[in-house]
Amino acid sequence: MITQLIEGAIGTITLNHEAKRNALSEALVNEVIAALAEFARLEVRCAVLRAAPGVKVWSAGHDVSELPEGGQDPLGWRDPLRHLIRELENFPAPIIAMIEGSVWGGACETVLACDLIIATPEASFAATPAKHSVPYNVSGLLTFLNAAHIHIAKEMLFTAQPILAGRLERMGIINHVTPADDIEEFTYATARMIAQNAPLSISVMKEQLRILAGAHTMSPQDFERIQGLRRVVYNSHDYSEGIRAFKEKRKPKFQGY
Ligand code: LCV
Repeated sequence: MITQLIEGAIGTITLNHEAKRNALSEALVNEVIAALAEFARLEVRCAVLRAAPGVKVWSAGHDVSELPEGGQDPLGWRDPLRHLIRELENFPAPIIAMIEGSVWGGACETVLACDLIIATPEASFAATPAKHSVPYNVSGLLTFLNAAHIHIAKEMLFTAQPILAGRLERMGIINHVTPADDIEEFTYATARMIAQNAPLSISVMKEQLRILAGAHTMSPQDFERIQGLRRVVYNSHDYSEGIRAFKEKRKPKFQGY
């Protein structure tokens, strides 16, 4: 489902499950995590996370067919997407997300959790919890909030509409928008710049920034309130309808309960 390659001190992971539009299934996520572990063991100094050249869909996001029902939190600690986000954030070297094609749902957060984002002008990003009646989780929303102004995070999350890379670049959410013909050379030139610098310093700064970005106080009462509110959503008719509609390839009819 993926291919991996190390050239010099730069590791590349290519999402390669076109049949399911690189959906972040548990199996695909586990392959990415295993590749990251190998890169860390071999002291890769910069990693590139990409899809196959010229894809229409970079990743279709969380594998909807794996979303749990029956009152289980769809984005709990052990969820594959949550595991992937933590592994990207804890990887000891910078990860550049190189984006061609459309990015959906949890794959949006995956890209935002990388350290740099380089995209083609045609690339688009759609945050989709509201399209599936999924109650996104606290740390996941923080990923959006750390990357985008709250009004933009809300627009992405509430409209669930794709936003083009150029607009996100103008708001500083994407580092560079580069034509498809140049994106590989541009991305690897950036990776080489990083790889020639001091890896210890970069690794520690990445970890410091992770800790600082996540440093938010929340009272136990507030956390319990949030979890209770989220439970209402993933126990709702609308949550089941969202999954059913996806499987039946039709638009969901949300009733608000
Ligand atoms: C499983 C899939 C998927 C998929 N899962 O190709 O962020 S949250 O909270 O929403 C979180 C829960 C999340 O990330 O949810 C997923 C959000 N993703 C989406 O809403 C995008 C869903 N996919 C699509 O809208 C289309 O597949 C796109 C536009 C990505 C590509 O359309 P295209 O016509 O090129 P198909 O729809 O025909 O999909 C090809 C195969 O991939 C499966 C889909 O079920 C189909 O499988 P079959 O050939 O077995 O029918 N697939 C696509 N996305 N997220 N499976």
